[in-house]
Order: sequence, then structure tokens, then C-alpha cells
Amino acid sequence: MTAVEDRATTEAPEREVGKARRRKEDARLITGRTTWTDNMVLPGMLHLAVVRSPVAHGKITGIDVSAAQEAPGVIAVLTGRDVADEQGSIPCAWPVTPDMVNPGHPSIAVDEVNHVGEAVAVIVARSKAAAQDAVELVDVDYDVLPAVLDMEEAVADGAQLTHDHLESNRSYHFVFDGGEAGTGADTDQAFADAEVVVSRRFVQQRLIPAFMEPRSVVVQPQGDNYTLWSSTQVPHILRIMLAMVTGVPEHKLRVVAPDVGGGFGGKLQVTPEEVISLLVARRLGKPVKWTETRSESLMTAHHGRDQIQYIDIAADREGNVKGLRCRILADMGAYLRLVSPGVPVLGAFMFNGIYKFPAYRFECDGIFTNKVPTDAYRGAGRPEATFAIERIMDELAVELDMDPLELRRKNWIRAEEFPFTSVAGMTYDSGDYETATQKALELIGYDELRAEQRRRRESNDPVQLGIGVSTFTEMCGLAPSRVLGSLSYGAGGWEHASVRMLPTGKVEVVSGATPHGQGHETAWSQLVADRLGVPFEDIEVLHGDTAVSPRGLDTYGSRSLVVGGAAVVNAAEKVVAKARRVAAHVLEASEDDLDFSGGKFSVRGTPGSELSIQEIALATFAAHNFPEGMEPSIDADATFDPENFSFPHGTHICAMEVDTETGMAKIRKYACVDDVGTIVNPLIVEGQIHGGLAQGIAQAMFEEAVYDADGNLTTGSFVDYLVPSAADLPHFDTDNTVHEAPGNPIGAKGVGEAGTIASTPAVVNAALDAVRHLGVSDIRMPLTPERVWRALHQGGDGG
Ligand code: MCN
Repeated sequence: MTAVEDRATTEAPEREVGKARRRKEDARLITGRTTWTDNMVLPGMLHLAVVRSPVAHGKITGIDVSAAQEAPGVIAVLTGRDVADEQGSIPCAWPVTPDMVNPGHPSIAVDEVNHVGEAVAVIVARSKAAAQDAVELVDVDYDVLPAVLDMEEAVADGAQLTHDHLESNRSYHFVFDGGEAGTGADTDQAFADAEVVVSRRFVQQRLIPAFMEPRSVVVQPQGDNYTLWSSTQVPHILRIMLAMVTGVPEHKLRVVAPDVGGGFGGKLQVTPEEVISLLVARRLGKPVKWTETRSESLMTAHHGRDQIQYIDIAADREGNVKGLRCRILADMGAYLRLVSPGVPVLGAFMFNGIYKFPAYRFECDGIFTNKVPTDAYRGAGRPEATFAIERIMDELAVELDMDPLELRRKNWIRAEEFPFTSVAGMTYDSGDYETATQKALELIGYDELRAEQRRRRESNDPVQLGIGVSTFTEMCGLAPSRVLGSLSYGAGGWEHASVRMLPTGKVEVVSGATPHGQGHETAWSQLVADRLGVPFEDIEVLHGDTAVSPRGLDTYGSRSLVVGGAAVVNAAEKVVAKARRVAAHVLEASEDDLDFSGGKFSVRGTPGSELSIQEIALATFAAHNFPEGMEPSIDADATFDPENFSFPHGTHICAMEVDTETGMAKIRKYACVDDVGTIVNPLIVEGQIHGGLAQGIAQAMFEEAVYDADGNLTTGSFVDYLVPSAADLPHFDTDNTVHEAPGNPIGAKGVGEAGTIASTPAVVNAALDAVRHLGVSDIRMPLTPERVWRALHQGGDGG
């Protein structure tokens, strides 16, 4: 038998990538038998409770903590003044313009409060109950000032100020002008020459990330070393920032993100409570714990979205788009947080969507108001952009009396045009919008739905049917360092991984990405199993502890697979290369004569002369049987920093029934076809799409953070803030197309935010399609029955 025949008869090992593996981590996450931060109990641990401002804007004129200090179990009460010298300012790491105004943000307010829920003192007690009871005993006097709550009023001349010491409520004014940047034509000229201009004002309501596990922090001091456990998405970033803010040296601070029960961007943050916990532990030399209540979470964890968008689109009568102008007011809330200024600015590069047109200008003002700060929420900037372009495309279609799909088709980038550099300067890597759209149309049964819609209209059925389309792309895989660096100061985008063969043949993977529900342990195991040819079960993935995975940039922006997973793959390839050297040495063959398949090195043409990678690991460790000059370990590190983002895309279609008598809107069918490149685990990808859809649909139909005229959050519990359950959501018909991403060794594109980004405009477009013939041209989100009814019966957007 020749070597070629020999190889031909060897069955190719079954690939792990592409298998719908159930997640290894699920049993412990679902049963709760795991290391949630609040499950931790340390000997002598003290408990913190935070005294919070009941006023939205005011001067603190006095704080009396004496009664609280005397309360049973209370060890200490600290005010902002007590920690003024050591608390620094909560960091903002994304200054989007050189002259951006940052008022600074003390963890505990010192002289003034700027939103309801802001910390004004902290109680340290022997038990959680004692700490919470003492909160009531702190007496704070406020000189109440008028609160700034409306962005359009906040930018008017002579407006009341959120921060008295600032000149205005504007933090920054960011402009991207395609004409000036050289990526497009002159926008004003394009509008002056246009045959048709459509203008709209869209409101992106304020949302709350509403993760399942509330935030929690535990800090253990050991001499001048500290270990801080937090339910965070970003242990590595948190460690650097806490070191900078508190002066605890970075090498003396270990940050651990144990299992984390969801984040959705809401735990991409350095919180006042993390800083306070560290300060208290340092001051008292005792372990401390803080865990928020659900109402504290809704009231004080950062919120998301909250934009007013003024969008103009220019076109000719045939439907060729000529230009887009976007003016955005983005509510920062009272303070700038970790990446809050950058969230709307990320959108600047996405408002053009999947379309090619010559002229584009984006302007955004970051506005201060006396509300809780906003920051990243699933999609961060890209859902807002996608909503604007996909809504205005529908409005343009109405104006031109064109089918909305035909209008999209006329303007979208064609498959043969990839890679395509957009008018916003992004190079879209790959895709095929036509094929994804065709598949989605078939999946939902578009033609039958349109026929039913006609029937219902003709018969004046009280229940009308609408069909809404949203075609989208997003820039995700947040990296590349050079591009991110040009948008901010010092933000890296790389990710790090180590892969180690242990002596017994098992494998340890250390990842800088830190999952909070995304199933990385499963997916990374699949990646490594294929590369090393070891069983999936023999691979352990470690993450989320700066002492175990010292290098990393954590999880957000659907970056973990395409950046962190890519680092894992590259480290695994290096491991194979090392093992190959040892195999050649032991088998007394040339490296070039070795085949590697199914975890075994075999000498080509010499049947039986083979070694498994596990045998090599043991040989290297125990027998020191490896070539001269090599180190006695089969392990490797890799850092991956891609040159470009990845650009998943898809077409989402929603069919919506609207009861014109009650205003009740109900999704009848929802179909989507997403292209996320190579799919590592189809089950995880489908789960991510489902979860993303739930959140995008929630924005369209259910969720809104509402403040009253005094700046109190009136949606401060899950009774008032309507997070939909499975019962409120339809069945989802999902499918994929696969265009491998050229920019990473897996060929993958991110999926973690896709469903959220794409779905919101599809739902709103569907609702409007149902009732437009009845004179409704806009309905404000969320599409509550009351809003829909008002839009139908009283005009306007129902808001
Ligand atoms: N995946 C895959 N094939 C692909 C793309 C991804 O198998 N082509 C898998 C990955 O291996 C990973 C998961 O899908 O297991 C998500 O991968 P990725 O798109 O890289 O996103 P991240 O892991 O970086 O997760 C971040 C993203 C964001 S930004 C938010 S917000 C979000 C989300 O993920 N928050 C979540 N999904 C969440 N899911 C849960 N359960 N909880 C959250 O808080």
C-alpha cells in the first residue's frame, strides 16, 4: 500500500467545529451551583449598603450619620467627604473629541447630587440586614435644584444646567463628514441637487440592560494585596481602571469575574460600588461584600440607548439614494461612564447600513441630563444606526411609492462588490445580501402574507397585517487596535490566549475573553479539539481571573470568537508545531515527513510509526525526550489583533397583526437569515440570535425606562419595566448563509448582538405597514397598545 492509499483509507476525524454541542457550562449555570459572587462567604466579611439620593439634582447641605453609626451591627458610615482624597473619579476611557467635557464622577457624592440613586454615603455592617436597616437612619439635607430631563430642552439657549460649574449641557460635538474625510461627496450639495428628500425624527427610548444576576462585589484584603470578585464583563479592564482610580498598585490587585449571570453591556463598566468596596476593604482591612437589590439595579446600573435622531435622506425619483444626514442627540445622563461617549459615535460608521450612496454626514452631541448615566447596551450604537437607516428607507419607499424591498435592492452593495469600502470609511469584508433576503422571504412565506394583507385591507378587517423588513450589517469583533486607537486614546483591541498540553494528555486553555453567558468554554473546546485532535471532554477553559489569565481585553462588541477564539486557534497551531518537533525527534524522522491527523503524528510511508499528541506531552514532561534547545513543555501563547472588524449581516422579516380597535400589536411570524461566517456551534449561534431577537423586539414593543417630572425612575421594578418572557415572544424561524470572514483564522463573524441590531426596525416597520393606509406614519417605541391606539385614533406618533 502506498502512503497515498494509506492516507486515503484513514477516515477523516469528525470535526467539532459545526457540531451543535450542548454547552458544558450549562449544568452549573442553570442549577446555580456555582461561584456567583454573592454566593461567596469569607470569614469576618462585612456587608455594605449604599445610601442613595432621592433627588435628581441638588446641593448636599448636610449629612447626619450619627444615628446610623449607633445602629446595631454597624461598623462604619462613610460619606463622600470621608473618602474625598482617595476616591478619584469613575473613569471614562473613550474621549471622542479632544475637547470633550467630563465633569468627573465621584463614587460617593461630595457636594452635589446629579441623579436619583447617586451614592451619598455607605454603611458598613456585620450583616446585610443591619447595613440595609441603617440606610434609613442617615439624614441628608439637600438644596433641591431643577432637574434637566429633556435633551431637546437641554440644548436650547439659556437651558437649566445639569452641572452648575459647566458652561452648557453639551459634553461633546462629534462630526463625521464623508466629504471632508474623503470617503464621499459633499453632503449639502447632494441634498441641494436631490429630487426627493425625506426627513424624520426618531426617538430611541431609554432601556435598562436587566441582566439576570444583579451586580455584586466582594473584596478580600491580604496585607497590601487585594482580591476583588465582581459580577463583571471586564475583569482585565476593571483591574487597570481600579488601580488608576484608587492607587492600589496593579500588581497588588487581582480581579476575578467568577460565573457571571448576564451582562448585555450593562457590566462593561467600572462602577462606584466596585471602587467603594475596594476603598472600604483597604480602610478597614476586612473583607467586604456589596450586592445590589433588583430595584437598585434598575435605578443605578447604567442604562442604554436614549437618543433623538434627526435623519434626512436624499434620492432621485427612481429610488437611487444620493445622501444621508444624521444629527443625533445622545443622552449621557449625569456623568460620562467607561465608554458612554463612544457608544453613539460607533454608530457613526453604521448609519449608511448595507447601502452604497455618495454623500454622508453624521453629527452627534453628547448631552448631560439629571438621569442615571447611559453606556453600552447590546449592540451599542449599531442598533440605533440600523433603526434609523432601515426606518428611513421604508419612509423613502412610501414617498416614492416603491416596494421597500425593491428600494433596498436598488441601493445595497452587491455580492460581487466585496470587499466594499462604505461612505463611512468601513471596509465590509464579505457577504451576499440578495441570497440572505431571498432565503428570508421564503422562510416567512412572504407572498402568502402579502396576499393575506390585501384581503384584510379590502375587507376592512379590524385586525390588519403588516410586513416589515430590516436588512443589516454591523461592525463587530471589537478590535482592531489601530482603528480603535484612532477613535480613542489607548484602547487596545487585541485578545490573548494560551494553550497547554498537560502531562496526562489533557488540555488547559486560558482565554482573555470572559464569558457572561455566551458559552465560550464549549466553543473554545470545539476549536481546540479540532486543532489538537484531542477529545472535547479533555479540554478545560480557564478565564475571568487576572491571576490565571493575566492578559486580556474581555467580552463585549461580539469580539470574543473572532478575536479571542482566533487567539486560541493560533496558540493551538503553535502547540501542534511544537509537538511536531518532538514527534520528529522521537520518531527519528524529518518534520516534513510527518502527517498530523486525529491527534496523531505519523511518518509518511512507515505504517505504525506514529505518536499521539498526548504521548508527546508525556514524553516531553517525563522523559525529557525532546530536541536540544527546546523547552520541556508543549504549550504556547498567542495574541491576535485583526486588521479589520468583522461584518455579519442578515435579513429579518416580521409579520405583525395590529388590532385597530384595541391597539394591540402582536407578532404573527418572525423569520431571519443571518450570515455570521463559519459557525462554530450552531446551537449557541441560534441561542444568541434568539436572545438578541428578544431584546430587539423588547425595545420595539415592551421596554422603556421612564422618569417623572422630578427625575424619579417610575419604571423601577419588573412590574413597571416590561422585560418580555418567552410567552410574549413568537416562534422564530432562523437560518443562515455562510460567507467566511477573511480576517480571522476561523472565518467567523460575531453573533452576540446581531439579533438585537436587526430586529427592532423590522418590528416597527411591520406595525406601520399594517396601519399606514389608515393614516399612521410613525409610532413611538415601545409599541404599547395605548401608543398604537393613540396613533390610530388621535394622530401623531402616539407618544
Ligand atoms: N459563535 C459561534 N459561531 C460564530 C459566532 C459566534 O459559534 N460564527 C459563538 C461563540 O463561540 C460564542 C457565542 O457564539 O460562544 C458569542 O460569540 P461572539 O459573537 O463572539 O460574542 P461574545 O462572546 O463576544 O459576546 C458578547 C455579546 C454581547 S456584546 C452581548 S451585549 C451579549 C451577547 O454577547 N450579552 C449576552 N450575548 C449574551 N448572551 C448571554 N447569555 N448573556 C449576555 O449578557
